[in-house]
Amino acid sequence: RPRVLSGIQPTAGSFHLGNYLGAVRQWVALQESHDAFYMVVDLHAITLPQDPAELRANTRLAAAQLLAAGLDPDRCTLFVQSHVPEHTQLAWIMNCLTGFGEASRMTQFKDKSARQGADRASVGLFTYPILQVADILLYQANEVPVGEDQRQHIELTRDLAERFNGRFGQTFTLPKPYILKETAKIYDLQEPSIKMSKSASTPKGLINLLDEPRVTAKKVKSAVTDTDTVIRYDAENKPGVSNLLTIYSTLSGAGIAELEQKYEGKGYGALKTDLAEVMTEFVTPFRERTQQYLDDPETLDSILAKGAEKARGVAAETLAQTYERVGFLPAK
Ligand code: AQP
Repeated sequence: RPRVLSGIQPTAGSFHLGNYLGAVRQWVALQESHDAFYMVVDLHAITLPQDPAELRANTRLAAAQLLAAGLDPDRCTLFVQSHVPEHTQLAWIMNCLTGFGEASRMTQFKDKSARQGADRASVGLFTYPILQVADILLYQANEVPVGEDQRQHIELTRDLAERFNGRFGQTFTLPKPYILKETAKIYDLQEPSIKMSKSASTPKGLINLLDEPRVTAKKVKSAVTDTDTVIRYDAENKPGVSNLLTIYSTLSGAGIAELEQKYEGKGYGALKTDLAEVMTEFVTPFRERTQQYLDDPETLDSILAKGAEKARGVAAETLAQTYERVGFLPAK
């Protein structure tokens, strides 16, 4: 079976709808057909300041949400990044292979450091994509299911894998991004020109999956649309309506054309009322399942411990081979 690997940050507490539709939903599907490794990336989280107690709680919360979304520990390997020390070990080697200019071109760093004030951004935030390179290469992943915003980091991963292989001999698999066109980028409900994001969205434009369902329904009903009245998918001219149709279609399983037909002659109000209901039907059991996992931290921790053990088996093998290729003297 081909292998997939992906990760999600534990920083925001609740996952948002962009995380789910852009990435986590695909993780659930891919565990059926692939050898799947998924992790909560706490090492990435500390590239921005974190409160220690909150980070710990949010790491469990992220794992609980992944299980609630449908990850099955019998079908995939679910673990916490800091439980597998090989990630930081390989990241150092990859740091030494990356050009300073090359790392400077990463747009996510440019955006995030601009938001923080360039002088205050940490070196960790700068090398964030290189840790991601190590995450992926350690598992020899063939595909990486992510949202569109991560495409550049997967390209960097391919470049560095090729560079290493060229210099030291064939070692790493070149991964491909796995990005579904329809849900590659979910947009902010208030500002449909920007992606839904925990740090760039206003609270009204961001759907947190763990919010009270009535809060979510309210956000859907106040989503920005346009002055036209026709319900039609047209991302360029009708970004707000198109975003709602994408969300509706993915959560309900109805095709976009089917929805356009269903709402022919009807107003935006009808579309929003129905979508609010679809969303409520999705988030209500999701919240309940998440709570069930949180109520049993021992089971949760033991799932993560088993996952880490399995992940380490693969990661240690790749790292040992990498150390040997680089020329490190083996410890006797
Ligand atoms: N709006 C989105 N549409 C589609 N996919 C998205 N992803 C994030 N936003 C969207 C995908 O979610 C996965 C996890 O991303 P992350 O760990 O970076 O999570 P995050 O930090 O919570 O994501 P945000 O909101 O984008 O945070 P910022 O911008 O503050 O860092 C990834 O596969 C990502 O592509």
